[in-house]
Amino acid sequence: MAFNDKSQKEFQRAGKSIPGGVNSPARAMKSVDSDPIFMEKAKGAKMWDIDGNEYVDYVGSWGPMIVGHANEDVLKTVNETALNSTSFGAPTVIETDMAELVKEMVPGIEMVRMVNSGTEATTSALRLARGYTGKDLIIKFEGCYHGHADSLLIKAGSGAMTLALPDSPGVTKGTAKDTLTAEFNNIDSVKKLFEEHGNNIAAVIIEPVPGNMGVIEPKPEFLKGLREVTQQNGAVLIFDEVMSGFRVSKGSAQGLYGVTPDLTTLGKIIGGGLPVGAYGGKREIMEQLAPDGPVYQAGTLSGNPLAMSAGYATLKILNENNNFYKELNQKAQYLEEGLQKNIDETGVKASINRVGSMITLFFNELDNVEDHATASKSDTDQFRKYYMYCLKNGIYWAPSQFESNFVSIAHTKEDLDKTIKVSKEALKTL
Ligand code: KE4
Repeated sequence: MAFNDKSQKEFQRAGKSIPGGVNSPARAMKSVDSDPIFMEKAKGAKMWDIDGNEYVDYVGSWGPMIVGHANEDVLKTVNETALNSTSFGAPTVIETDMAELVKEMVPGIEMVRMVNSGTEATTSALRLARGYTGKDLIIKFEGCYHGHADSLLIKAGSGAMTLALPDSPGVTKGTAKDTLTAEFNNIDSVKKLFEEHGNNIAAVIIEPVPGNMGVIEPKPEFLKGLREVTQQNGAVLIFDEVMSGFRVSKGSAQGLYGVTPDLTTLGKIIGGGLPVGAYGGKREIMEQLAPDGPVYQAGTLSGNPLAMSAGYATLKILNENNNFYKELNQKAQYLEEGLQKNIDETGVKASINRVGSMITLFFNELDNVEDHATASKSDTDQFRKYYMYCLKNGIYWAPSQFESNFVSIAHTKEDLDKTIKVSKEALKTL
């Protein structure tokens, strides 16, 4: 009897009707040679699968669950909202409440438009930047992932990197030629592109704290350098904060590092686990959007009352509890120190990158994983063995070396101590 018998059976069934048996490749667990685990319920930092196994959860739905699963305030507001119907296709007051709260919390946002996913947010932000500047080219960074829009599936991270599909078939040469790529933490690689194409670069899009090649910390001055070179060349600086937004600080990465982009994309946490995305920024740029401006973007369920109420309830917890991030980051630091002690005591070649409550343990000979090139040198076979030991012993990390894990406010000391203990046992099996 395998620990995941029922999941295996459900995976077989799913595979007959859903491509790869999953609705998103990132959860397929292919890179760890496992069938995906089918989850049944979750509460706080705990999750239970359909075989009844309990896990300490560090995926948190890939970021949204910063206040923990099934948070009372979030569930209460969603249940109450649903009683009045789930969608109207007309404006609602909660959308304005949400827009005002996002503006209050995110330094660079003067106006914001809601959409239904991070992909939709980045796609829309790029179209807006191109429409506003009248230029065609964009710069992205190798290993950064911004969703699956054609122009962004170029040297992409996350599942594309995990499955070695960074440049997907189906993206035309015509599209790909307008996407230039630079190296994260290497401002000279960006300046070189501006020297070659300066007047035709509409935007630079970046994860200010990448999570999609594993967590990478921006070097001091790198983000500031990006702000300067885009300002000098009339290019729109887009911070893709779908993952880092409201995660690494109350003011997101732009608040943490004091660098204000022209546009910001958001997702995950602002939906509290329901489908959501958003993009916002300088008023003069956002006013180019239909219906007032010429740049078109629309969405049937954009600003959906359920997603808005779940997201608003989540953001209020983050915004109104002055100790939230201090407490959250203390938990993450406690975990990091425990995992680091394991590495020191077992002598396994590994290093940890952490920014706030985003954390990745890299199986890497290098002491410092600081970009795509160094992250790519990680030993994914060691990761696989480590991952499967932890999974079978109740720790649910992100199923890829090239992803971020997330600590939530709901993780208890007991959860963290169990994680550190199991992680050490796993390292000892390598
Ligand atoms: P979605 O379209 O998946 O909502 O968001 C795309 C996206 C955009 N920008 C960043 C920085 C992101 O991290 C993401 C999505 N993140 C992945 C996990 N690394 C989602 C998991 C999945 O694809 O299933």
